[in-house]
Amino acid sequence: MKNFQFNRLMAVWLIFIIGFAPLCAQKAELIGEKMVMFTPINFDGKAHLPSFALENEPQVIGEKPKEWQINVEFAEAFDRSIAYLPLDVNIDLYGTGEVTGPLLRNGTTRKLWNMDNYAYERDRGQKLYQSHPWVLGVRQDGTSFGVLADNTWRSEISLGEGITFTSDSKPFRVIVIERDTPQEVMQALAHLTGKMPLPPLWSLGFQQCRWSYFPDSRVREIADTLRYKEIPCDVIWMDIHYMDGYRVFTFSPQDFPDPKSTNDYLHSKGFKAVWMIDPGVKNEAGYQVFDSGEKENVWIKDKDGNNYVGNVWPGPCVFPDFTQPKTQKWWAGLYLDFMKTGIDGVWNDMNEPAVFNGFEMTMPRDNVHFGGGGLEKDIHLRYHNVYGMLMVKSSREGIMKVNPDKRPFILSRSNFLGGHRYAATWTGDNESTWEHLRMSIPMSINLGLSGQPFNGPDIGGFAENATPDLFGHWIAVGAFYPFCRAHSILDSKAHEPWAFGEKIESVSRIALNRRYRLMPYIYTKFYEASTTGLPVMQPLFFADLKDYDLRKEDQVFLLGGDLMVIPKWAENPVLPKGNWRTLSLVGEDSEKDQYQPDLKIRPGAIVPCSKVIQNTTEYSLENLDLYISLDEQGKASGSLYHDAGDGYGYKEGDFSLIRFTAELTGNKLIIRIGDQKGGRQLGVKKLIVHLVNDNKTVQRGVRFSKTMKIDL
Ligand code: NBV
Repeated sequence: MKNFQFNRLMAVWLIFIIGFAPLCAQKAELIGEKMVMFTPINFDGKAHLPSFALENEPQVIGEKPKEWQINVEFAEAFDRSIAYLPLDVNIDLYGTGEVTGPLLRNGTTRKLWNMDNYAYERDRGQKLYQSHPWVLGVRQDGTSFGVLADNTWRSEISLGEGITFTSDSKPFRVIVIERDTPQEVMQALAHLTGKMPLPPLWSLGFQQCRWSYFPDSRVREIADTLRYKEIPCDVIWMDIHYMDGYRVFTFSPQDFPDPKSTNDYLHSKGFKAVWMIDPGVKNEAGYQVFDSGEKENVWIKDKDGNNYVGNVWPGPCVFPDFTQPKTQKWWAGLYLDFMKTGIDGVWNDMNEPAVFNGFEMTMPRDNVHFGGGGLEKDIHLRYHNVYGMLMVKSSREGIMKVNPDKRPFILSRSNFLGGHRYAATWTGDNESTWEHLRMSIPMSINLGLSGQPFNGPDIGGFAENATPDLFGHWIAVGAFYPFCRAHSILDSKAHEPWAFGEKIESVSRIALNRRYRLMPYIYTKFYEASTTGLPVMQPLFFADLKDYDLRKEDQVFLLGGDLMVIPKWAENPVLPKGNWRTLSLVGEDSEKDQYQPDLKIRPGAIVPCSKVIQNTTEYSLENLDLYISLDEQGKASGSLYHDAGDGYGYKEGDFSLIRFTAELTGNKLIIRIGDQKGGRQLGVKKLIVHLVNDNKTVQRGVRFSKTMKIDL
């Protein structure tokens, strides 16, 4: 009923607009295989170019093919531009970026105006921290298309009886991609927007955070406790209390007098350290960051040409204008001394930008950005949605300059379509409630379906206090999020895995042991995401595009294409057909376990695992396990990517990528290793093959070689 009303309203609005506003003429040009760019005839490149979403300006290679299905109608009304794409009925729509609500986006409206939205309370959660003007459409037969509005201005996506982008801008371009499957659409999107750079291996481990661990002795205590309790973990996070009065790029003389020794300590225990940097710079003469920025004249101005000042944590702040090349350079340079303290990764928060005393928690729309280097001078309305993206781009450049031999890791709260080129993300300030735990799955999936593979929510929930039961369920599922970090708000009760009693501590250990055991598989899936654009966390319907019943399932998800994660709390989940078999990785019996999701392996898949480790500095393939689940033909296949885990040696051939196949002939299982790509040794000393059967898994130790025969 709600949808019906919504669709009628939309239709009335469109008839009104299209009836009264002249439909704009357009060009429709082929810019790649089955990719058409629709450009309104009065398109003004000065208002939109260069594109932020696209990695390169598209090259026209021909005309729109004759039998093209998805077309665009452009219109203008009341200073707004509209692009409307009529659709056939029965098309399932996904994507639209970071959104609350169900996986299936039909019948929803998403406002694209990045917003600090604590507990997703404001505007019924319709505006969050990131904007992705992108929709994925999947037809009943599985053939799919993607629609990208190449526009950063404040806008809206409405999915009613068609797709409507409405924007506070001059007319904008729309790109439509046609493919046979949604997976192919995602790869084509990555072709346009670029691929996620391969992250360092450590960033795929478990990460422990809270607002904030301070003083530095508390950081050490947390690190020691994780090791003492044998809860695997790779990263400890430093939130804003490490700073001196919340001034960015400073350290509190009382609480963190010697950040290098804190980092050294963490490193000595096998941890990495990620520290927060916000964009707001305290408006205070004498503070070096302010003074140097003032000298370079890097701040965003108000409409009268004065430095715009808004309140954030340190009190009144000025904000770097990242559209200017000189600001980018200055900002990147600030990371030099900062990173030299041994910091491994950076957390860019509050970069919508959040302003406490601003309308909608941000700065005025008529503030001025000066641009340069190809970007036009323009108002905040145009650059707001890419403020976070520009910030992380510049942070990344600074970090890479200091550590040219390491892969940078940046986590950003705000971002834009294409921003996966610079940073991973988390879904901001969620809440310790069942509703938010459930919602985290479609949120992460839709972010992945919007081109951001490296994402996840705060495990345990950020705002409020998790109950032991909720935390147990959250970490059990959270072990399978692409980005796996527990975090909690200031003044919440302790939220560490051991804070909820022995039972939940053990639940957490088992959950994280499962993740670390799967590290070869997870790393391989990240490698694939970085080379193809496929999401790491995938919707269940990817398992069978012909099974229409799977299209709405958003409790159960796929990790890569080969593992299915069924949370314990999933109510009447719809599961794919075929014999997906339960996998036990660390002795757990997930079918009976109260917390651990049932983990199932796809028939026909081979999943590589290694032994449980406490952090990825211990990672190796010396002990390799292959979990094999044969399909109906008695066959299976899988792959394994391996490299140094950090640095760029892999770009020079210091990696290996191998493909396994397995086949049952008689009572012999034959496993073959296909041609190895890359020159790095895997270093396997002990291989255990686990043939996952319906009732019992058969385990055999074998010598690792090109062809391995196992008598069953
Ligand atoms: O820096 C403090 C928090 C941080 O812990 C959280 O993860 C961010 O989303 N930050 C927001 C600012 C305060 C939020 C109320």
